[in-house]
Amino acid sequence: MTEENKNLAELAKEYDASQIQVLEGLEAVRMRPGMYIGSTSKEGLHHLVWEIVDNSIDEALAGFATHIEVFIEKDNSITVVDDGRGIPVDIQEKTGRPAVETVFTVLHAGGKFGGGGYKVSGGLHGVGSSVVNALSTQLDVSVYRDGKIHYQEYRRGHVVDDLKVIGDTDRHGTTVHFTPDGEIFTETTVFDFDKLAKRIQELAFLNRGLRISITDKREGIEQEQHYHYEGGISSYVEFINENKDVIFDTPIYTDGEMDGISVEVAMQYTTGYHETVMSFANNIHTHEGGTHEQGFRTALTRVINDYARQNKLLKEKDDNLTGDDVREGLTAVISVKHPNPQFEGQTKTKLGNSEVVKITNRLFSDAFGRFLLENPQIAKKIVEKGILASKARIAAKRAREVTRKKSGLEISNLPGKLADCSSNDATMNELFIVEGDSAGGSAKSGRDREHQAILPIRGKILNVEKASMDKILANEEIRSLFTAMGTGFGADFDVTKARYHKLVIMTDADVDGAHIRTLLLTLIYRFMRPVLEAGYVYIAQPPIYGVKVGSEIKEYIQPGANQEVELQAAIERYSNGRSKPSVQRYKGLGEMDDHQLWATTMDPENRLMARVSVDDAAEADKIFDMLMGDKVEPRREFIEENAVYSTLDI
Ligand code: TTJ
Repeated sequence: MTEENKNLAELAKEYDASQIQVLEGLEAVRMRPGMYIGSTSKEGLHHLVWEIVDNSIDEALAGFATHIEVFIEKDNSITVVDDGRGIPVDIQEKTGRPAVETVFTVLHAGGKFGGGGYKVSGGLHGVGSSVVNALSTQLDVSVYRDGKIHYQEYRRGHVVDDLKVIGDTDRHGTTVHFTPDGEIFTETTVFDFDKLAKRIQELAFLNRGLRISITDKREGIEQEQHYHYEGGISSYVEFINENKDVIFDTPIYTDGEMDGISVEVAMQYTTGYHETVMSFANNIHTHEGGTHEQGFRTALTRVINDYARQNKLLKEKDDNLTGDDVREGLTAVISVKHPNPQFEGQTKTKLGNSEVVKITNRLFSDAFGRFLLENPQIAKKIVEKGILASKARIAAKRAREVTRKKSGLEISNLPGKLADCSSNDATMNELFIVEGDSAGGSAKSGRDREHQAILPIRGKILNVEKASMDKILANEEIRSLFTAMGTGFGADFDVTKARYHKLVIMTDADVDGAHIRTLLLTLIYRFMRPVLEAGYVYIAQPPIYGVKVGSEIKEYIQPGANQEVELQAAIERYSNGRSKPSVQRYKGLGEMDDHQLWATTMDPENRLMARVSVDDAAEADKIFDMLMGDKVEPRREFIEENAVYSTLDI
């Protein structure tokens, strides 16, 4: 039967049936939110914002929106505003409902309204706005289109009333406002400005020319940030290298398109040794790399070797430079946009589309090859840097072959200071790196001996930024960490050999403690990256205050934004007419005895630990560059900006 032949009763029945499906669809989202947004934790809460913002980004990429604004409202609800064409409001033949209503009430109804152009965003979960609607106590949408303002509101996914015209307008665009449901987001419904701002800045880098802002209207913490980069990912590379010395001023930038797949690469070499290659597919950070990175790496190595041979910078007898050689000191951002991206890997952040290898390789090779020909001075610097890296690599390899047997990093040489645990089950075992011998002592007697090992370290560990490999390997604190972990070093590194699946950094809550933590994170970021990627690295969170009645500690206060409020509340709880509790401020771990250290910081039942992500460590690495690098100015600025905080701890 064709549409025309159906009678009204049949159509009405079909409509009812489809409405029931709609509600069942959104009910399913509320029953299993994690399936749609990953989790209902803080992470999932913030995911709602990206699910909405992605739609506006698509409209910007299609060439229609130029401004996107995100607001955290006073009541922790979110508003997203764009100046695109506005979600279509016309009645769709298939459903008999306005298109915009379908967008918010039907699962998986994306933004494809025949308008050509493909959806670039939302590849990771990409489940659409109806999921945000289902998980919000209230959501409203205003569409500015054809001279009218169209408005509709929903509660927990249910339509409140039909789409209505509520006024005239001479602008165009879409505004969505929503309040996440506390019944779903039980961990928190409070948005984190810095977290939103960081990703919004990244979106601005990744989408050249886009103007995007974030405004926090919450009382007492009002602030706003506006982002706009005409340089796109070139600006991103400059931002990453901000505090580093570079071997040429302007990043090399290429873009191109092939078979509907667009590829952009920006890159610049620092004078350092560290490699930072970040890749994105449809604006999603592909932490695990994939075919776009593979195409880029292959092309980079081949083009540099070809150029070096043709210009006799490499002699016939010389070996080719390796990939590691040509990436020493490299900062690069690769961004591809694909109509049908395949995400693979453990965290679904690895691009899998095989055709992308060839396309990235071809587009980047052509452009980079041309760049080298046109800029012989820069080309020479790049090749010379690679040759230097290769010489260092060959020398280090020789040295390693001689000393391999005696490198001392074998497990048979477990460091004397290590108090190991008795269990052999690495998945259950934890290594605590503890600052100072006295805290180390308390940790040793307070711990769970079966599963917790303690490695005390003393003072500041080596600055790995400046030191050569052999000096790093000669440093006792570093050696004992690598030996204890059992993962080997450098080319021999093997994360599957890790003797502990939790590596916990436990330092004092003061400036020195923060410094040691930064040093350790930098060391781990640069030389134990797979351990970070596996999610094994944690930071212990010892309490900052103890509230005491007589000699008994009644309550501990953890550090955090609310620490002072919580302290006052605790003082009141233990005050009576005659007396107030006393407050102990813990400056160092050493002030706690073994029982206290166990109860507050080490006991898996009660402790708070922060897992360190690769991004957190990269941040530490960036700060570290600033504090330890050659440039004085940014260091002074940082110290001045942070002086208020650091003096608190002195
Ligand atoms: C799709 O093609 C026809 C013209 O309108 C296009 C569209 O849907 N544009 C659009 C959607 N711009 N902005 C949105 C949008 C913005 C927000 C804040 C939230 C949602 C779900 C969509």
